[in-house]
Amino acid sequence: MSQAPRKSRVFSGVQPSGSLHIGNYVGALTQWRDILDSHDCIFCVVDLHALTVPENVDPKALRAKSRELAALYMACGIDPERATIFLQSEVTAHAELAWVLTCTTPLSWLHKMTQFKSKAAANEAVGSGLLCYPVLQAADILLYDTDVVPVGDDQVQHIELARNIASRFNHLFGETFVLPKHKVRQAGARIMGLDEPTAKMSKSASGTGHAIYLLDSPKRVKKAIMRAKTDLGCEFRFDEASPGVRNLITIYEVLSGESREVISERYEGRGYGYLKKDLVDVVEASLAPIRAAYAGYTDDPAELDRVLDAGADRARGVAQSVLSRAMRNAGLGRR
Ligand code: ATP
Ligand code: LTN
Repeated sequence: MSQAPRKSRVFSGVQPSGSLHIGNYVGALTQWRDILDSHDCIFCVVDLHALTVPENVDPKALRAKSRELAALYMACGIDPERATIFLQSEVTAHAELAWVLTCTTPLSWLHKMTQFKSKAAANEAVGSGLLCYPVLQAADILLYDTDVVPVGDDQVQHIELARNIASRFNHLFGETFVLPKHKVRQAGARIMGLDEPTAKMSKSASGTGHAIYLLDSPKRVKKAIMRAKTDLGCEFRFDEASPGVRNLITIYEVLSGESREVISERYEGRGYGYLKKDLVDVVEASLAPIRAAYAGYTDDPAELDRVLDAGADRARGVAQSVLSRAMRNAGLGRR
């Protein structure tokens, strides 16, 4: 009997730091949701990575954030029946492989990472975990023989590094790891801040008008959109528009499914206020079901635990076999 071909393996994750915003939703989670059936999907709450964020030195808060994020994955449509969802720290192979890869990754590769450079520059006391952050990320990905890593634009450099780390290990110790590729959306791979549309919308940025968070109230969503920075003109053609207007059209486009051309034509000759007003409705139509589903999951913590226990069990099985392969090839242990 011929076997069905193995589905392509997907792995991705988000840190339980700050609150999930529509940049994360559009750039990462909508991609995850769209490939649930076509791929073998593994999605992780990367709590070990969150320890690199200084504000997370608060055990109770970190634990609560991890649960919140797992519930949000599901509320965003990541169906645990069709994907493995788990907490990174509950599968110890991540930290174990990270050490092995730390030893084979040249320091100069890590110093080139733009995320490290910007985060190190913005913080006075930086733990060495921040420098090794992309090595742990590589371990996450390589442990599952991952083919595809769906992320936002800002993570592409880290996925390319993971690929280089895998290639180097394979070169040193023989064929061990699958070489992963990133997957980014054509539109919406980098949603910009509403208050400053030349900078990426980010969980760690402060300021009330910066982001739309998935659990924001309708009132807050409206306020953030109506206050979003645009310009003094009335240019809606995407390629000619200012960064703030392009950002609003992009959010509209990806959440409504309408093309940017149709959207631009609809508002041509009118003020930006009309676009913003309709965008409030478009965003609300996406967020209302997420809020409702999230409330359902938080009302049932036992169900969330069941999902995360089952996810960690499955993840452990896959990860352990790849970790053993890597350790054996590197000469670690007796056999
Ligand atoms: P931080 O500011 O703490 O680095 P973040 O907002 O960048 O947080 P991450 O946890 O780093 O969020 O990202 C989770 C996922 O969301 C990643 O795949 C990342 O590429 C994606 N992502 C983050 N910000 C955006 C954005 N503004 N637009 C599109 N995708 C994004
Ligand atoms: N660095 C990522 C989070 C992350 C991740 C991963 C993403 C950790 N491990 C593995 C994809 C695959 C970020 O979004 N900040």
